[in-house]
Amino acid sequence: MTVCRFANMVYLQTFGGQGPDVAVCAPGRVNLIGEHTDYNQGFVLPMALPLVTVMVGTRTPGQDVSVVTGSEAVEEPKRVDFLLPTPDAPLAPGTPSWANYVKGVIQHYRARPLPGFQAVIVSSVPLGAGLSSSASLEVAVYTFLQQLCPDDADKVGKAVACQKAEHTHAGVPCGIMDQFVSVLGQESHALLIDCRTLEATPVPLADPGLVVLITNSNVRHSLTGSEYPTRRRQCEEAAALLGKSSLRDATMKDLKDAEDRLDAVMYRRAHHVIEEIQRTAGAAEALKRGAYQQFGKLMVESHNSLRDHYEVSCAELDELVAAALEVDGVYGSRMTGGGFGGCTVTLLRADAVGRAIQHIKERYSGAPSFYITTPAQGARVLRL
Ligand code: GAF
Repeated sequence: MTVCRFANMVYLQTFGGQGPDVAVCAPGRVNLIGEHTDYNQGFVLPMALPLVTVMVGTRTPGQDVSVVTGSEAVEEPKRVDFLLPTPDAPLAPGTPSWANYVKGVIQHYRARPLPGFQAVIVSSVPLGAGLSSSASLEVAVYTFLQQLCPDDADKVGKAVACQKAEHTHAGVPCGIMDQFVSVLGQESHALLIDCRTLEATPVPLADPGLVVLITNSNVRHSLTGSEYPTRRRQCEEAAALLGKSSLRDATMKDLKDAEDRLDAVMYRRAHHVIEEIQRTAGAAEALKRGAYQQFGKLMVESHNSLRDHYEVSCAELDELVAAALEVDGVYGSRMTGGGFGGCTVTLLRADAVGRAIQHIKERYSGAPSFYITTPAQGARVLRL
């Protein structure tokens, strides 16, 4: 059953009536290269995935909002009821935690008056696997609200509003990559996003001889929540000590010249970011030329730097990358997303996919799952 049909079914079971009259979806993403560079105003190169969060629903009279998640993985209550915000009573985060993404987006949505609504949310993006289940939820909610009460924000403004919702209502000081590509993703293309200017250059990625393979380690370490804001702060402090507004403006020479003013940890963090921004620009060029060997080499450098300098990898991700790199036909492999578990992304020849999956299964000490993916379109309205 498609995600949308499942959402419809849950809607009918929960709310009955004629069924929903609005249906939208927004994709998760995989980042090919450019990790922890977005909040340093650098480059990232993600693509939107065919995995999506779907939201279906209907306007209701009054100010009530009722939302149900159809996700099996959610252990908290699956239904939430609240009132639309007013200037005197903004929507604050609370429980269940999944509903904070919904509340955050409603709170930051500018067009008014919003009608009440009842809706169901279902996702094929695995939760907490580093494939942007949160951003796809935020962008799906925003796209849903646009159908109820159209706004005049452009697509970048929409991504920025969803990022803000994550900051204020989920407490994660994320960069713009995930929401950006969930809104602006293009079929058959990765997006080179300049996170300073918020301009994106589509890079074709539709060679039938090439495959993007995602491997889910199916582990998530508890460090994720606390370490991300720490990394972000370390980068900001390093930039300030280098006299730069962000690490985007720093070179390795600047960093080496300032070595005695930065502690060793801060030095390593800045080292990763400065080189990763360069690597990402180089990787986008390599992809445009079809220079897959070069692209793969940069992916491996990126992984090693995330492991050694940024310290956001973990034993399971390192194992998966090492196993993938043993397979003939694999160009490169690296962890993807925030780190401390989640997924790796591997670029390989199409004829090597079966072998690669088999080999990774044999070598990995855990139970991996795999997605063979192609770049998909960003958020969109679905026909019911
Ligand atoms: C998470 C964040 F949400 C992104 O903004 C980005 O920083 C990423 O980690 C690391 O590259 O997905």
